[in-house]
Amino acid sequence: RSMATLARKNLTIGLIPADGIGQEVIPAARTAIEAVGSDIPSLKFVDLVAGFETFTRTGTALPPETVESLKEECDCALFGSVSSPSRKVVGYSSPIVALRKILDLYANIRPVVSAKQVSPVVGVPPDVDLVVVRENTECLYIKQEELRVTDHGKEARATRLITERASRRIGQMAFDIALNRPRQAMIHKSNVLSVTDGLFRETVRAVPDIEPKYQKVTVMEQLVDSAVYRLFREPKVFDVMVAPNLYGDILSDAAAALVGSLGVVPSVNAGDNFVMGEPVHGSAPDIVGQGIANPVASIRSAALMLHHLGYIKGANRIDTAVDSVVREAAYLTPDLGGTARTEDVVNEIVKRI
Ligand code: GGG
Repeated sequence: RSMATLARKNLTIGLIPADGIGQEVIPAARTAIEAVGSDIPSLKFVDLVAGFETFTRTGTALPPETVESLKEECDCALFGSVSSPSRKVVGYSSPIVALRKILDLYANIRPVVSAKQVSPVVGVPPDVDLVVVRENTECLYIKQEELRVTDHGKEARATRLITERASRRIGQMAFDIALNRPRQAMIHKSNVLSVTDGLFRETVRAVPDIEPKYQKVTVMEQLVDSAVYRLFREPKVFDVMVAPNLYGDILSDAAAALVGSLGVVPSVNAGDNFVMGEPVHGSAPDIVGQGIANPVASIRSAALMLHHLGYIKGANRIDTAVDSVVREAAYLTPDLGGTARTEDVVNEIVKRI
């Protein structure tokens, strides 16, 4: 299901730094891609805007020009991070959630891999290597919420959508990834949510009946709460974890704790015709503008995106350089216990590319 067969001669990449440290780490990812430019003929970048800051300036968080450019001009994109407010802001809607929908990027693929020398959570062996495959278009993220005032006070409700179509295609994506790895775990809570999670569970479980090539994958199931527990206690039992949208988001942040920092965990939002790299971390308002944001997650997201598109050599060159910088630990940003600045890490990675 990767787009490797679509690798083209010309590659146009949309850059959407969006909010907060996205403005610092997406340029870092661009620098890393430029460093492997000889592996990617006719490389072009298009600067695009979106985010809460864009909303406060222009009244829209996702300008139509950005969407049009992504659809008409770009082969792929890199998205930074967004500072969506925790309160309701009239007229605002998360641009990343919208982009995933508009571009039908139905899978969020998040590899979480230890850099061995980085101190893990106490007591957990530093050799985590798993992939969270998060459904990206539905669940509670359809954002159908309502607030009513009743005789007993306010009452808020949200609709949670799980469809057979979305569950099947995320299941297929996860099984595809699991073909090269020993196990796949389905994460759900169907003992409580027997209708919604029940549908997710039965649909994903049935995927190998439709496509027999997946029958060689060992399938396990785990309720989401015990999955988090086991993730911390014995992360090595997990390999590919496929989950509905919200569980997948939470699981991947939790897994990031096992590998030192959210600052090193990449992702791609993948559909059948477009792919968008995106660091798992958010906009980090506490460190914005200080020049100490960890660029590794974004640079790895760029490599993951290139890999997905079939630019394997360029992707591997970036990954190898990042791995050696992180492993040697001489240039680490403060989230990993170091004192390096973003530009120091980028320079070191580029030197090794
Ligand atoms: N790069 C991940 C990121 O920006 N996370 C923040 C986030 O997703 N916020 C919620 C939203 O805007 O939907």
